[in-house]
Amino acid sequence: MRWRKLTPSLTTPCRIPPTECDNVAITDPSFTLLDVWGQPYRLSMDTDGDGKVSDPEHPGMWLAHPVIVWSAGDDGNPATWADNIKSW
Ligand SMILES: [Ca+2]
Repeated sequence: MRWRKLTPSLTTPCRIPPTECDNVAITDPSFTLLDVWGQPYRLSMDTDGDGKVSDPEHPGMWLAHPVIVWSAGDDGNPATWADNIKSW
């Protein structure tokens, strides 16, 4: 899957199911991948080349991944991690 950095200001969501988004080259800045609950996926990318991203679940910690993706889960709240779906 190819990803384009999404910003919070881009609020026009893509309403196609995630399974139909496989291998989509995202070039439209209004395109947002949605989870099964209709909320946008969250994405963090290594931008300084050290192969790490900050851990959104544990502030101040780092994850040894160039890219992580997560969903706010069933409750739609990204701060409640028990139901969040994450790539790491
Ligand atoms: Ca949650």
